[in-house]
Amino acid sequence: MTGLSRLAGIMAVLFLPSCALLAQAGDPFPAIPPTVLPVADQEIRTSDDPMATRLFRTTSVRTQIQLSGFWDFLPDPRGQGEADRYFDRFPKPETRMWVPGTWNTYARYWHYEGPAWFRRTFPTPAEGRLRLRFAAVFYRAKVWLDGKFLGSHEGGYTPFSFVEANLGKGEHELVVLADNTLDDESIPKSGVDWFPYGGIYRPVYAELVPDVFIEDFHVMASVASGTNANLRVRAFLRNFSATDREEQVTFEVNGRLLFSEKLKLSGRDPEVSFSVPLADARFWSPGSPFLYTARLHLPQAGDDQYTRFGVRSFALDGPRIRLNGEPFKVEGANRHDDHPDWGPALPPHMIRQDIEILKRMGANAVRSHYPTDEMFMDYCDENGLVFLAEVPAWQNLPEQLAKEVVQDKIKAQFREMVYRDMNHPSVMAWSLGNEWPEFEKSHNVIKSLIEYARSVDNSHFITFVTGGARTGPISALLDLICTNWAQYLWYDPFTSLDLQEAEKAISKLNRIHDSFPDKAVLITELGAAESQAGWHNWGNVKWSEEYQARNVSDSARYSLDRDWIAGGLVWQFSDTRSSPSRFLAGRLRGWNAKGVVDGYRSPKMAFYKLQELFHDFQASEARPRKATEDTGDRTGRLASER
Ligand code: ADA
Repeated sequence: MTGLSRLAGIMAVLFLPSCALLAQAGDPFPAIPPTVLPVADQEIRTSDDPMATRLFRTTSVRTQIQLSGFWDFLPDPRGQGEADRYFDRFPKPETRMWVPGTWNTYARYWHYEGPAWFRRTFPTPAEGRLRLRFAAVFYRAKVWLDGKFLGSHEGGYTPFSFVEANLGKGEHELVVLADNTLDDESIPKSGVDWFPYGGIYRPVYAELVPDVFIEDFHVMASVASGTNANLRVRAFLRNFSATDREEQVTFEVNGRLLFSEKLKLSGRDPEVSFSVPLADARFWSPGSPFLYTARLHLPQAGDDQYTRFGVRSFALDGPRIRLNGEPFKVEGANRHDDHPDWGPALPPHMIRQDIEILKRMGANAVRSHYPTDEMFMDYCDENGLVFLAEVPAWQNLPEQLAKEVVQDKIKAQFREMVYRDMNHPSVMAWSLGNEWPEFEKSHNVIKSLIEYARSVDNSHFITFVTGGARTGPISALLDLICTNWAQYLWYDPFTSLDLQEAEKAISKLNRIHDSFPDKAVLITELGAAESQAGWHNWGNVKWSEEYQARNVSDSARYSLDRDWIAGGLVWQFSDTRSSPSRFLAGRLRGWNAKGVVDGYRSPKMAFYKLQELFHDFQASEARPRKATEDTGDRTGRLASER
């Protein structure tokens, strides 16, 4: 035995028993976590989609050209690039930047908000019609191909595309102007509580398309009776030939031909729709997330597109949500596309890691303030995570909502979100926005936005989210009442948990149910409290992991224990970078540290508390209930007593 190993032996004898004693006493150290979080393996599924955008191949006939990679980059703080025609003669770039990515993770551009130019060249293998598809650019984009202006897009989370006919074979130059400046009329507005990461931060690719091609298609599955489903297919086509024409349209599900007919196409953007039955459907649910693959094919024109869909039904039964007829309690987290090193452009294996962490936490649902990464949505479908999708209209004031230009932007972003995410069976509800203060003053505007939303899609729940357990007459028009609530308020002067304040918060929440006893109330943000990962304070003092864990677990327990609460989503999944203007507003060095895991996904105490609660709840749900419990709430009060 060497001197060193002997010393180690003595230390072990002296030290280990005292550790065991502390652990036995239960407090003050947290129990050893029941699970260890996964380290995502590197084997990722992007090979299924060579464009690395989705988890499946979207076409089997189009020639596609990957445009991710290094691009020339030049910020333009004085906004002179358009006048100086950078799209004709790109000046000397300042650096090369990886796409998909954001300039705000580069030290040099850490705080940069403004216009910036990107440029790259690429070869086309043949002459033809080129479609360029951007999955998202934050927040405004203008695009030029070989010096020619193709168009612009506003809205930082939804895809857009341009088509250029008769492009010659060979090298082409693509120039993009991206601008992440937010203002009072942008959606989200400036000062929003997440970082406005600028750039081409989601994948971009080009593809050769024929004269007539498929821009997109929706498959809306509804349950007809028993296991028989009905599929309503809507195809959005483009016709670049000179005339109206007839096209053979075929539709296959899992390789089985369900529809084949010649359909008349009129105009430049013809839309065709048809319905087909799907017998003996397998249902999609969190426990069994079964997915179908559909292919729409134009054999004459020589084009096709694939999508995936699921057969499931969400319904409301008084204050309960039912999924495929069974009661469904929402348990999950709010998540931003955000990482300290990658910003919103998480690589695929890290997106998958987030899904695995959420599953291990026991979550069955996720909410995002904006349309999240398409690959994340695909993983939700595959892993049975229900999704609440939202327009990033965050804390808009009545004066802002009153402006037509703002309403139009909300509508445009709503439509783009719905059109992009319609086919995901994971999507349960569309939210028009979050925490509009004094929302009562905007009654008519909100009413007309709800009407608009229903005219775009009436197959999902429509809602918007209020802050601090508030409700009003407009709630009667919503399918779900969604509110953000915590048992102990973070933004109050107390430095530790205040039980009297908790009573007030609870009675405010109960007032919603008293006013709308037959409506489902969902706590869309639950238990928000910041903590410095790794800092413990046994007196539950603010910023400690203990304070956060207590707020999260008390708020979550409250919602799990009541049948009239349709569920809760913790605020928030991971620590995220906040707006520059919030740097000093109760933030941890500019970060919103209310994550149950930190920015690098290390779990905090709140994570394990939530995991325990979710797992206990699921185990108790799995046990058969007594007849009285079926109508009463879980605190023992019967329906008749409420
Ligand atoms: C609100 C808001 C979130 C976040 C949170 C917080 O609930 O919806 O986006 O800002 O407050 O951290 O205070």
